[in-house]
Amino acid sequence: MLAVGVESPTNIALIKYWGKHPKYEHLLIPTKSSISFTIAGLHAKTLLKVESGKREITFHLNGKKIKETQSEFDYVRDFFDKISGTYKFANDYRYEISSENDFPTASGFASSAAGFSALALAFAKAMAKLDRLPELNERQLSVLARLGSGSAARSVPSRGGLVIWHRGFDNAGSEAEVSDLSYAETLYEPSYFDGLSVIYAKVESEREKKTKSRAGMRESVRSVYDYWQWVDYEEKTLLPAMLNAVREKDWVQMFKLTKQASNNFHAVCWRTDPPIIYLNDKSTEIISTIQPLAYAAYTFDAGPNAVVFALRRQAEDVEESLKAIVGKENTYRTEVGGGPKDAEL
Ligand code: 2P0
Repeated sequence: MLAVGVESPTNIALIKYWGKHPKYEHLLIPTKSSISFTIAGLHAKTLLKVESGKREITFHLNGKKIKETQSEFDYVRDFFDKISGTYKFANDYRYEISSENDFPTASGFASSAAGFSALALAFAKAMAKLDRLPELNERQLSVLARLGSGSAARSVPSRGGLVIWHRGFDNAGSEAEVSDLSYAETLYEPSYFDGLSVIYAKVESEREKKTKSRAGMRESVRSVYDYWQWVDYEEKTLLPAMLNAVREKDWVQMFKLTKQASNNFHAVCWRTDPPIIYLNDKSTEIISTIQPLAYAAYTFDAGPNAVVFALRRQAEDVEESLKAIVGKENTYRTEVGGGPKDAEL
């Protein structure tokens, strides 16, 4: 039996991924490109054991065995189904996967991005050791992780920092070309963002039930009447404006656009039929508090927890105002971080 370990960071999008191109849904090709920060201190650590034999998967997440009937298991099975399209030999092994989220409980973060990037990297590493695969380059690894969960593609680049995931279908012909062109890469390393802090504010209660991203985004593509207008606006206007702001280190502008992109995304969720409402009263209180601040931005994913960016010199004040809303125990301050690495077994 061969065992490999990988530790992979999570990421938070400034410009969101929300929807797969209907023609390439099976390949997890996004309708638009997205941009994210890799986050320091929040990782998934995945241990993968591989043994020859007819394909069989066992999966432990945070110490608990995941049953074959659970949705988390479906995602893992689906990943192996997809990669065996390209790498047939993937069916010739038994896999034991144990993944631990190394997230402070205060973060409220549950990330398929960190988990699937770690699993994809571990798979590639194991198969290279078994001489079934050459060493894949970063771009190929990002494509591989994308097949597990779209946002996982953004956690793969080894330099972390600010990452762009290209949607890939603009100049491509065949399906294989589209897949190869839809990968993520680092644009700026973490040190470029020295003056910035990242603060999590957890507002989610454990009982809250939410629409899963995969199902939610499918409903949005299907039912939001101006979905493709939003996609076009973000791809052609907001994303280039964001990259321009980052290039010029114009953090005020970057914060402004980040807030706008988060609001646009949640407006799309709201206008889905039936509506998908991820934000709660505390989330909207955070929006009202941070919105007027030029030196800070909030962003919300498929849940009510906030991720807030702030200039480091104002970060303490911003964190205090978040504590007043979510409680002292429910914030966690960190920064833009680096990429994945090998983990101790
Ligand atoms: C993002 N999210 O850009 C957006 C914003 C959630 C809100 O990527 O179906 O778990 O596995 O590709 O990657 C969450 O979607 O969905 C996500 P699949 P994924 O971070």
